[in-house]
Amino acid sequence: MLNRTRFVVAGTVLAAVGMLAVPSLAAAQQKMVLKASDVHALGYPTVEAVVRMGKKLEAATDGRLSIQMFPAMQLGGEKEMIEQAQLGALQLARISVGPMGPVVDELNVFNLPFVFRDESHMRKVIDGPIGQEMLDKLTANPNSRLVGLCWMDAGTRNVYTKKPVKGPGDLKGQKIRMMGNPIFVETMNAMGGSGMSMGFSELYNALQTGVVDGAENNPPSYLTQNHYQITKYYNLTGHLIIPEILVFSKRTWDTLSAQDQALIKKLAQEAQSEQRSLWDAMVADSMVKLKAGGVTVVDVDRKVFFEATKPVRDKYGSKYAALLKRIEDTN
Ligand code: BDP
Repeated sequence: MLNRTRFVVAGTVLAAVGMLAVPSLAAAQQKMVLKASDVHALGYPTVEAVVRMGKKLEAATDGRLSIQMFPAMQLGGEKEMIEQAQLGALQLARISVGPMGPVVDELNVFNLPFVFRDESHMRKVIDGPIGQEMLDKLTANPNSRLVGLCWMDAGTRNVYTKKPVKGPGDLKGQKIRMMGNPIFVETMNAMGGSGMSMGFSELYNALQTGVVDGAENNPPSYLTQNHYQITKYYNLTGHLIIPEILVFSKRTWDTLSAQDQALIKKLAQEAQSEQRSLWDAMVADSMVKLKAGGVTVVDVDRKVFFEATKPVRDKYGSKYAALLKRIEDTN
């Protein structure tokens, strides 16, 4: 009996050793499902671009690498997504530069009000040397524990409220939700309103219950989050043009072969341009749907808001004066 037990134990050990032997180790290295996350729902341009990237990755590696998408805040807001990616619990996270600023301060230059003249200026900056440098800085920063893969578009953010806003006076006393970064709260305060930082997931309820009077975002987010059903005035303040970044967990990245890293980088580049065309189509479509849904689009004298927000640019931008000059000179 004793001998038999010994035999069985030894057999189990041998089997276990066998399982760890070369073929299965290789198998373990072979199959890898990369978890991806986005606050937006399936079909939204950023989500769709990463889903397509996953299909290409799967095809290019014969199924060895694939991407599993967790959309619509299933894994929490962007702050949580950043933390999960840093720990390696999540591999790909599509994050607005808004919440990335507190992680890598230099990225905050893209979070300054009216730092870009228009969307085409912003695109030239992220497509050019500055864009690459910023991704590299994000990757090299020991605090980030993330790899910056590519940029994505998020258009122009405009203030939406229950009353029309033509100038700073119309924002007086209005609580406007901003993304989690002190720059945005100060921007809204400088614009005449009262900025309140709050997670994206809490916003619909906050608008409904009157915890905030309004918010600000691009047309696709304003539409898909159904905020337009509560706040019917879309005021073209254009105060922020914030790009988004697709980041990869550094912890997972370091376990990948150089070839796999290069493949993911290449596919991310393709995702960047695919997202852009999906984005342009969605912005146009959203504006049509918003108007059909009863939204009034209000023209705004942006110059007044530009001047009112100068103190914010000075406060947060002065340490990056040389970079800001290069952005301004990008044509
Ligand atoms: C959307 C961005 C998303 C942000 C959201 C927000 O795509 O990344 O989380 O705004 O306002 O435009 O929080």
